[in-house]
Amino acid sequence: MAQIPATSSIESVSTEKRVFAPPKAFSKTAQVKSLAEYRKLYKESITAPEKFWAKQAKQELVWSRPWKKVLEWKEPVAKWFVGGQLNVSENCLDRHLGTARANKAALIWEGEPAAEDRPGERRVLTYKQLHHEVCRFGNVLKQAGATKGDRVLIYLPMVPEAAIAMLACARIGAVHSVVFGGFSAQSVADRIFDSQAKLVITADGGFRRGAVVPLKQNVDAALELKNAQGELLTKSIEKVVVLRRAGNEINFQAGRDLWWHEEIAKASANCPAVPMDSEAPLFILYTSGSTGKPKGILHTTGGYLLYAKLTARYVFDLREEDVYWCTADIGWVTGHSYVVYGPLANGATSLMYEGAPNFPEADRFWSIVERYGVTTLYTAPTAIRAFMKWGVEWPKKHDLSSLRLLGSVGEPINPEAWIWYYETIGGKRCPIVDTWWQTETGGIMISPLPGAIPTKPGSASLPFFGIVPEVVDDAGRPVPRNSGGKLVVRKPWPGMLRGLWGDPKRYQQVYWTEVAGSYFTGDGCRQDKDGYFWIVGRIDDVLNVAGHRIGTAEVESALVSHQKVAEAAVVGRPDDLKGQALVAFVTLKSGVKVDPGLQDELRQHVAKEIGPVAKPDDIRFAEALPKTRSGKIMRRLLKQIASGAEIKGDTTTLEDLNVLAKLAAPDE
Ligand code: 7RM
Repeated sequence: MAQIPATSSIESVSTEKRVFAPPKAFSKTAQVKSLAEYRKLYKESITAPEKFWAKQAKQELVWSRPWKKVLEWKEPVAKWFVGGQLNVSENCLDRHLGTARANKAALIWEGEPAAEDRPGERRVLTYKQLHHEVCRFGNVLKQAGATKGDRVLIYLPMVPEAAIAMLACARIGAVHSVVFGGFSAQSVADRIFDSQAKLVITADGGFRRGAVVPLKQNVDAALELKNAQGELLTKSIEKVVVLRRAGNEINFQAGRDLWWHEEIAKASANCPAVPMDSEAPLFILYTSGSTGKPKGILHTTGGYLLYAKLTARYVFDLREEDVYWCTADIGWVTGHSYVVYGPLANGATSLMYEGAPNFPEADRFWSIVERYGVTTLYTAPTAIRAFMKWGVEWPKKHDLSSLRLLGSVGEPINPEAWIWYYETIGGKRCPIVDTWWQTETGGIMISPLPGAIPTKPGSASLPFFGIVPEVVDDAGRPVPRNSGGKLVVRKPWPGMLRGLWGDPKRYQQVYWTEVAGSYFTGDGCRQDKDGYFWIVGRIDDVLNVAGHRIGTAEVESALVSHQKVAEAAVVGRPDDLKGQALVAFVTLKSGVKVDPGLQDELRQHVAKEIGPVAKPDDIRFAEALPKTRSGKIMRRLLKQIASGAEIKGDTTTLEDLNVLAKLAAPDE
């Protein structure tokens, strides 16, 4: 485990002193109106958690059968609302139909232009329409052989059908596993193998900056992939449902492949929501860890939905008339909890955008904000830093006065970016919610409640109701204020992961052994004198590149799977735009020469193995990697080298890192 810095690079004393009081006009109508009110509610939520959560679950969700027990906690396994039954799609759709929300926009969708000179497509689905589509697609899934408990892999672009597919799975009790469209065929195959999915839902292609991402072609390739013993990884797959999106030519395998539009045309719109056990799996979402293959994070039904709904309402101060836009892709947890489940459970209008922030031009986000009157924008620091770089002329072209709240997620936001977001986008009028959470936590854990909690640029501030985070030392003892430590969570909460798919041992080992009796987040943190949490970033071997979680071990094994590579070590270095960049140190097999094309060849290889998001930014070739006497790669040294001097243009020479290693730490 790496050393934890006592103070984070993301704050300095002068910025910490800057405290932004909640704007008075905002507090007047906010869900929680003052710091005192927050403190009172928070205290209630942690002194009698079961009472608190029972009250919320009763108020917020429609149950087909009441629960017998609020919480059953046998570390590390939590069961919430034991014995209760409900359906997530019913809670997101049906329950709004008898109300004034029936004809309200549930999803507003803006597509990516197919080319620079063509407008993106636009669609609006009301709650009634979305319900209709979800029911029909639920029947398509059943027709294709999926039933309660079966796993369904979703590999789609950011189109309404992605949300429809997720909700249809939930409706019939199937377990979805969404794979980000930027992941490779190999990643798709690995996830199919791990989850033993029966169906794949994909599209011919998706648009990205005027190009077509060949999703179906990747699925075809995935379905051919074999393990080392020569066995197909994807034997469990029975059918592939294909959405017509990009219109590109695809290979269609009769008998296995089904067209979405053909099947749905035949499907009835009568699809009863199946009452599910509160602890029935809702979805599996794969995320990088510090070792080996991605972990299948498991979320279940009742607790997850309650937590997603409640956090969405309080953190974004959701109001009936809001146009709420979370820019995350549905392939990440943020897309699950805050594009689909949280907003829809609240009856909100959720805007979905398919494409890039700078296509056709760098004002794409701001033109969308203006056109739809977006009130709430939730995006990532890496995007904000890119906007800063592109210049104020782009947002200045548009009327952003509809905005009333701004959110940030995915990585620490540096105070400069925070202030720019606040002033240039929010017009100094909109509170900023810097939300800390993880795939594992299901929903937001530490964040200001707008209107109630004063904000400090760079701090996620204070915990949500029912959450007991703490900063501890290696022995698990709380550290004094203003010293660095590990961030843990002391008590179970409804949105927490229920395990790693098929691997209870690894679940226990990764999250519950580092600090006895607590959930270990993998993040370093510091609490200031006011109790505000300042997240430093990962302290394990997981990197955060442009808000994407990438395990160094995964990239290393992708590199080593290339025929020319002997050994690889991947570390992060600070990057102005992406937060962190990936630097790979590679040794080559004997006889292999470094040629000018090799760097690119290896980068492409990683893209093929994992996906373009994992491509190393720099690859440096070395004679040997610096190692300790026990044979461990000296990552600390490599990190220093990686973030030190600029990489010279000439990468065709080999570095002798062993010499450096001896200089740096002769006795390590
Ligand atoms: C939602 C999400 C989780 C990791 C987490 C942190 C980092 C996320 C913040 C943050 C500082 C934030 N899920 N992280 N949000 N760090 N401030 N507001 O991102 O599973 O993909 O990543 O992201 O390191 O452990 S995730």
